[in-house]
Parts: sequence; C-alpha cells; structure tokens
Amino acid sequence: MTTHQPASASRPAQDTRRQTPASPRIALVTGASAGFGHAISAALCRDGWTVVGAARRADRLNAIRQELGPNFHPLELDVTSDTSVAHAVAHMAAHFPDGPDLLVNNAGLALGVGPAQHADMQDWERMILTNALGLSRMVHHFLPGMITRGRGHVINIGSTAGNYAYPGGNVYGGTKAFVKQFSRGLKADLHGTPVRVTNIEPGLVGGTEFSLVRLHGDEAKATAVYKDANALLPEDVAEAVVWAASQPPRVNISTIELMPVTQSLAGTRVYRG
Ligand code: NDP
Ligand code: 8X3
Repeated sequence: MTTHQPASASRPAQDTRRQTPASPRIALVTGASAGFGHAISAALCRDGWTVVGAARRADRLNAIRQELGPNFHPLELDVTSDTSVAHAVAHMAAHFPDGPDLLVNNAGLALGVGPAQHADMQDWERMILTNALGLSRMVHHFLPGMITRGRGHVINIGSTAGNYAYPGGNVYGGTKAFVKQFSRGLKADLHGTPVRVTNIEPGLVGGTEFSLVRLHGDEAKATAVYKDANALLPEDVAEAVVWAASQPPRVNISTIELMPVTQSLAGTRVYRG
C-alpha cells in the first residue's frame, strides 16, 4: 500500500515565499530621480533594502532622500559616461563595500515617435548610448563583485517595445530587444553561480516623464498618450521588481511582461497601394 504524505511534509520549514532581507541588503537603482526608478526605490526601502539611487539630477535625488529617509542614498550618475560610472564604482566600494546585492538597470529613454526614415541620428545615438551601452557598462562594472561575494541579482528594465514592433518604435524597440537578449545571455554566462538575472518588460505606463522626454518636452502630446487609457502606474512596475527580488534564492524570475488591461497586440498590417 502506498502512503501519501501531505505535500507540506516534504517542504523545508524555511520555504517562505517572500524573502525580505534579514539584514539590510544594498540595491543600486539607476534612473532613480523620476518615474519607475523613484517608485522602485520607495518600494525597496519599504521592503527593508538600503537603496543607492542614481541619476544625473542631484537636486531631484536629494528631494527623494527627504521623502524616503536615510535608507535612500543619492548618487549622481550618468550611465553614458565612463568617468561617471567609474566614480560610482569607487563610491560604492568606499561606502557600500558589501554591495550592491541588487542592481536595477532602469535608466533609459525613448526619443522621437516618427518613422525611421525621418529620425534624428542624434536621438538614435542617445538611446543606444543610454539604454544599451550604459546598461552594459553598469553590468560590466558590478557583475564581477556579485560573483566574488557569492550573491547578486541584476534586474533590467526592458519593454514590450523589445518584444513587439510598432510604428515609430524603431531604435527604441531595438535597444529594448538588446536588453532582453543581453539578459538571457547574462543568465547563460552566470550558469553555476548564484547570481540571478531578470528582465522586466512593461507596456504603457503613465505617471512618469517618459513621454515628455520622448516628445521633446511637448506636454500636450505627452498627456494625450495616456488619455482615457487607464495605463499602468510606476508602482505596478516597482511591485514586479520587489517581487522578483524577494523570491527564495533558488528561484530566478527570468521575465515579467506586464501591460494595462486596456492594451493588446494588434497583429500585422497590410498596405494596399
Ligand atoms: P522617466 O523619464 O520618468 O525616468 C527615466 C530615468 O532615467 C530618470 O530618472 C532619468 O534621470 C534617468 N536617466 C536618463 N538618462 C540617464 C543617464 N544617462 N544616466 C543616468 N540616468 C539617466 O521614465 P520611466 O520611469 O518611464 O522609464 C524608466 C525605464 O523604463 C526606461 O528604461 C524606459 O525605457 C522603461 N520603460 C518605460 C515605460 C513607460 O511606459 N513609461 C514602459 C516600458 C519601459 P536623470 O534625467 O536625472 O538622469
Ligand atoms: C515604453 C512602452 O509602448 O511606449 O517602453 O514603447 S512603449
């Protein structure tokens, strides 16, 4: 006769779903001065993390420090500059030598919504330098330390634009497809190490500066992007980050794609000349 044990009997007692850090762990969040980065920093601080929030606008970071308190540490950083990233590395080594345990590569931007044939080459360059090269530079500098310390997690902020093409997405979508495939490649290279890699791919999210930047400061057009759309909020993305980061160490969340209920895929188009 086979004896069936309840499933719970075979599980170790410490198998809790959420792993809030027992001692303060250190997260480095890029693009922390606005939008997702601000919300991610707030959510991580609430979850017990010490957060180093990095971006170019020091005044914004200092205001966020006032809001979030002493567990939020502002760090001026331009991910497109080797010198600035080297300074960030030195700053982390001096002030947080045991970290970062978590690197959230969130800094990024889109510029322009027009077709490729009318695009501004400088906009393309800036997107590639920030979203692809800047993100790679951060990983290049901070990954070896994670391996040496025997713990770490890289969470990249990709986009549905890296999964599905849309008119005007051209280079922005290309950079986010890079982030997706780079994330997969990192996971492959980290085989046999405890370091985790996650790519988070949001669709339409309001409440950030994203469209204002993309539309070169045109507030009316930027507001219209979200009109009556019931778009996601930065807090929804932050929740995905915290959830992925708080899984038990054996769990690697590879990808999270999240879209508002109001957004769907529309398939292909046929041009009838
Ligand atoms: P925001 O424009 O609100 O925030 C972008 C952040 O990136 C700012 O904090 C900005 O800070 C920082 N940043 C930009 N360039 C640099 C740089 N060179 N070095 C360091 N920091 C930089 O946009 P979101 O919060 O909406 O976007 C965050 C990420 O999410 C981006 O990667 C974006 O592509 C992605 N995303 C956005 C979606 C959306 O619908 N909003 C959907 C899917 C993905 P500062 O100017 O102070 O440097
Ligand atoms: C931002 C989402 O759809 O504007 O990455 O490209 S979308």
